[in-house]
Amino acid sequence: MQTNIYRAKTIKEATARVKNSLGPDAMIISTKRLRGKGENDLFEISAVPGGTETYNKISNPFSEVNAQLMSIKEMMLLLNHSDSTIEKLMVNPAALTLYAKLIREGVDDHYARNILERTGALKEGSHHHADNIKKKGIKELMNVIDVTDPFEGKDNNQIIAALIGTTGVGKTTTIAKLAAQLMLKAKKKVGLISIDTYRIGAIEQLKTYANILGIPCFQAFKRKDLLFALRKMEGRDVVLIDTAGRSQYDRSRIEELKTMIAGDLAISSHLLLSVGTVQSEMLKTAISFGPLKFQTYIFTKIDEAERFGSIINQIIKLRLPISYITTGQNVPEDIERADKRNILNLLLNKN
Ligand SMILES: Nc1nc2c(ncn2[C@@H]2O[C@H](COP(=O)(O)OP(=O)(O)OP(=O)(O)O)[C@@H](O)[C@H]2O)c(=O)[nH]1
Ligand SMILES: [Mg+2]
Repeated sequence: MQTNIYRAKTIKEATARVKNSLGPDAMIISTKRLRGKGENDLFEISAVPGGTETYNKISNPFSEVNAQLMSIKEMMLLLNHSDSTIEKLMVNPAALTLYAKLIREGVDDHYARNILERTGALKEGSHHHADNIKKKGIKELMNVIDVTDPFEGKDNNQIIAALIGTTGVGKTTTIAKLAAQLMLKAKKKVGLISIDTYRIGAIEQLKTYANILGIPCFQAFKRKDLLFALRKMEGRDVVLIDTAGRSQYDRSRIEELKTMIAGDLAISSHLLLSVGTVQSEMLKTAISFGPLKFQTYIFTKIDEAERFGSIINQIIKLRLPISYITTGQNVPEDIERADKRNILNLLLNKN
């Protein structure tokens, strides 16, 4: 298969040339920056037409992060973000691929560039250290991803944890999954409490799970009910508190929940966020639940999401660790303790 070579004064022009000649589905094989005198550098793109199997056989300069070529369409998308970044990255396919991946996943452009900057990929002569840059990029991402397990107590103190979040995000299901895992794997004694000041029937779902697991389950409408339930559960290693879904716009209900669980009770809270949620909504949710001083994120519905950049954006914006991720509707299987490598894999290694 013949590779076509296009050169132009800017990367935008070179990309446009490929598009005019081979169409938007053309695949980029390699990019180069040819040094000229003064400002006269040339940008070179080697490309093949899109739509046939042949590309797989062509040796792929982007394979360093993942065996996937970039199409002209994708390149144009990246150029909309920042052509100066792309020009700097041209000489360094590993860095360009990493940048492309992060943008594709929906990582904010600002954060993606920041990560690359810290690897040194945007500096002159960075292509001499291409391998290093990929490694550094991964290291920077690993540094951003913070994980913790709230149920891994060093001492034998009781752990009380409330799951909070918007309606339908997966609180009750996640409690059932957690309860089962803690019982079966960690051999903990678990108890459940449902705090729902509004819906009478809200407890039924939780009770069903509690019955299956053979563990106690109380409902609390008022703070005194909660105190009563907690007293009843004094001998339990872990008490999980289910809360009613609150709209992120309903500040009064969030305040109400705060008066219920905040204060002298040693209850930690954990915010559930569905990974597929639009970024701006995710941030709004985290901010409106802020008064509850949650300590970790639990990202739910990983199985339904196609892009995972929102996880990175969220943990950079509001620096908090991730404790768990949930990966489906099956109780109790579809839950995992947050793991840096797994999260990085979601982000970087898929086709
Ligand atoms: N695909 C998928 N579905 C999930 C996941 N977690 C929960 N669900 C589903 O999401 C729906 C809502 O789950 P619940 O646990 O009832 O959500 P909730 O936050 O307790 O909802 P409210 O109590 O009404 O606020 C159910 O159909 C769950 O099966 C997940 O990780 N993946
Ligand atoms: Mg619920």
